[in-house]
Amino acid sequence: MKTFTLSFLLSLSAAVFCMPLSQPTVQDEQFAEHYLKRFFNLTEESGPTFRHGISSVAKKLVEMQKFFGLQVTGNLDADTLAMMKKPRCGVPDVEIAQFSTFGNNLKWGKNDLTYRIENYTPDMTAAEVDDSIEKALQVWAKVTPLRFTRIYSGTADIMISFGRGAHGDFYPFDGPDGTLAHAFAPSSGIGGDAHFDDDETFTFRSNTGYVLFMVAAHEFGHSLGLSHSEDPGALMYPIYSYQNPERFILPQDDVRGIQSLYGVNKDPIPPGPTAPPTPDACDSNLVLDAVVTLRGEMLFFKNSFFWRSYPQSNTPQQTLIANFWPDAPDSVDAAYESQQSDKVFLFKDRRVWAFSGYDLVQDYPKSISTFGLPKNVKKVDAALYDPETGKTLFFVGSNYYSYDETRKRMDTGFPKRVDETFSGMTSKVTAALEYRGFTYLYSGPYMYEFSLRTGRMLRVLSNSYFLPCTNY
Ligand SMILES: [Ca+2]
Ligand SMILES: [Ca+2]
Ligand SMILES: [Ca+2]
Ligand SMILES: [Zn+2]
Ligand SMILES: [Zn+2]
Repeated sequence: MKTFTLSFLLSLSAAVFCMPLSQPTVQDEQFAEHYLKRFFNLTEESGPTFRHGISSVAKKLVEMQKFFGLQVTGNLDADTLAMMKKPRCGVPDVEIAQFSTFGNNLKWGKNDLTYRIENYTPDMTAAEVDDSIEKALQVWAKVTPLRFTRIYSGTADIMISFGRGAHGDFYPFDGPDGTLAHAFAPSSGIGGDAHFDDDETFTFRSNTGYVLFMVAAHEFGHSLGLSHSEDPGALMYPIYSYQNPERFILPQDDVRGIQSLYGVNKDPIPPGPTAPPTPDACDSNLVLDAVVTLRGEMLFFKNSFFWRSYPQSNTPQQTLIANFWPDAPDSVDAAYESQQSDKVFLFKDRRVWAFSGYDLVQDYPKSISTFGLPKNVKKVDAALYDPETGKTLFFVGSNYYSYDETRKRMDTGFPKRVDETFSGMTSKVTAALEYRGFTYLYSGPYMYEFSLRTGRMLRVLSNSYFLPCTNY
């Protein structure tokens, strides 16, 4: 029964940021084994974990690391463990082979479906729950011929309920965090049903607690026959992320998925905004918003995403900014890392955010005036920090400013023209990076390498020099 494989859980815990985990604890290993059993079909009878050769645990770790675009090590490293501890959906990320006879096209044989809200959570008003559920179903109705009718008694196709602990199926909930909800693939009976863990705090709009609309919209994707997506921008990505329900637009990956099952909406619908596609590192026209180092890694920002690249790895991991820094702006104009204070600064319009690890530094965001940038600077195009001189450069239009991190003030004699210092750099700087004694100024899809000392342009490179395209 495929339906029984589709339980859905989300778990939340503080993740360790870039902290080398010397040796995973026994609890970590047990947690990881449970996770791999739950989501990656690691089977009990897989034999001793650390026999000679590649253990089945290591194989499943590789599978999991590939799914999430992590560095593939086959080891339970800190990043892998942190990913396992993120809030997520409980539906397995891999198809369970023995159930594959049900076929991949598990879908409803009709377009008119009924739903019933059996009970309510005390976290929200009944009207808020009704509204969240209705809007979550409409996410899918908007792009398909599917129509949902609410019923108040009897058995609906999609029965919706809140419960805690053991609640009448084979997937008991687990208290606060961990499992948040689960849903079952289309079929009769429990098929299509969605259960929400009432030990969680669900919210209507706030970003504290889980937004019921977001959790429900994802769940209903399963209720309609979708499984998980590896696209970190997709609603069907297994990791929960906060989004403002007012501004939510179904990402293209999910639209393609649901339309492959049910086709397009044939009703005349007013044209609305469509979600931008998840940025693709293989796009040769890609213009990055900002590039920054972070404790030895490199981050490449584009829209609401960034890629995280490990120096020793060729597979950058793409993630939503909001999944990493829930307090950060949706997108950034510029960024730099001050190794001196071990902080990363993100710029958006006239504001700057400072992060120490995952945490927003107290009193941020602040105005960019705190760096001495004049009022007529509406945004910073690019920024970089030179650890040798302790100067941070801000690029604004065809000019740049120099800020002294030690004296905490803008250097005199600025702004200067960019091409006064960086010879030949006459086009606008869109992102900037200082790396191993070289200055990299991005302009559009190109990257110009300069010698910091002489200001001489050494090479013209493309984005892919530091951000390799990993599509096959
Ligand atoms: Ca049902
Ligand atoms: Ca839970
Ligand atoms: Ca920029
Ligand atoms: Zn899911
Ligand atoms: Zn359940």
